[in-house]
Amino acid sequence: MAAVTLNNIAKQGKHGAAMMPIIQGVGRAAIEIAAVLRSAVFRGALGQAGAENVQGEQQQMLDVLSDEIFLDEMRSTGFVCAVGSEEQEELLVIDEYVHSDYLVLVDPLDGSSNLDVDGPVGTIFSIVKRKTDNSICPHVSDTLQSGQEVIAAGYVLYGPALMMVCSVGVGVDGYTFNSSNARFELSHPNIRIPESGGYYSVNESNADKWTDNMGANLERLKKESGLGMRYVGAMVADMHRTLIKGGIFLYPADDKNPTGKLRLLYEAIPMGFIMEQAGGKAMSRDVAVLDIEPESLHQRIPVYLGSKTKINILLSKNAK
Ligand code: P6P
Repeated sequence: MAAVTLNNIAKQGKHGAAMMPIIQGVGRAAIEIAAVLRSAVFRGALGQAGAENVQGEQQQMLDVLSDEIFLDEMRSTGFVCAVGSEEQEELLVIDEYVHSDYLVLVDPLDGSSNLDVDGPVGTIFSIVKRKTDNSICPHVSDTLQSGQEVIAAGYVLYGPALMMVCSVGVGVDGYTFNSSNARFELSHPNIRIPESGGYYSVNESNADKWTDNMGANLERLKKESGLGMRYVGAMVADMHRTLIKGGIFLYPADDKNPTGKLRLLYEAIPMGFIMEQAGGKAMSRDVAVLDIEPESLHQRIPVYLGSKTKINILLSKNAK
């Protein structure tokens, strides 16, 4: 039987046809970025770029390179008018296609601190339709749309296999890159998060600084669920394991990061979209991630993602 490729997306729901060329562009960028990652050490491309990004974090050389590759592939789709990237302070307008309909939000190389220990990293993206008229230049306000407005979202996982997990609003599919014919093929159709089993996944070294009673809440979850623990330190890897095995991934607010560490527009919303499409739940304190109205491009929020039962245990009010 012929393999199912990313072309499959064109047949999915109301938006599949319009989203397919953009998601194919993400696939091309993923293949290029994966090749760069595999050979980085031989080109001295590991390590810091010597600059800080808008987050005040040390930019890795590969962050910068991945951002450039991603932008080029979004330009080559011909359907993207602008990109909001973790690596760029301002919205990047694509001049050749300034009148196109869609904007893409992206964390081009998430978890890049794992690179020098050859750990898994990822790319996270979401796609929204512009609110401004196509006759004018897109504006950063076009990116400030809640997760309810997201048309498609997903992530690429650079692991032992190169995977793309994405949704256009009618469920979640996983594709794996098949190097024998150089394309992504459907390998995990209709991913649903298991309601039982899995792991809790959080950087517990911050537990004594957590706010919102999250220390007591997590202790109750651990006691009531008996979950094991896994933490990779790259959101895409921790999210993907949670999606496949079940459990919960969280990054609570703490005294150091009073609004949380993860970014709303290109980490929490795309991952929340995928999690809900897979039958799970995505919360930030007592609000659904997808209901939060963004106020700025690089805004951060606390994030709790996982199976409904585990999230409900975590957030039930009686933690002492
Ligand atoms: P910590 C990577 O820097 C990242 O943005 C996410 O990919 C990951 O979930 C989180 O930060 C890890 O943060 O504080 O545990 O190293």
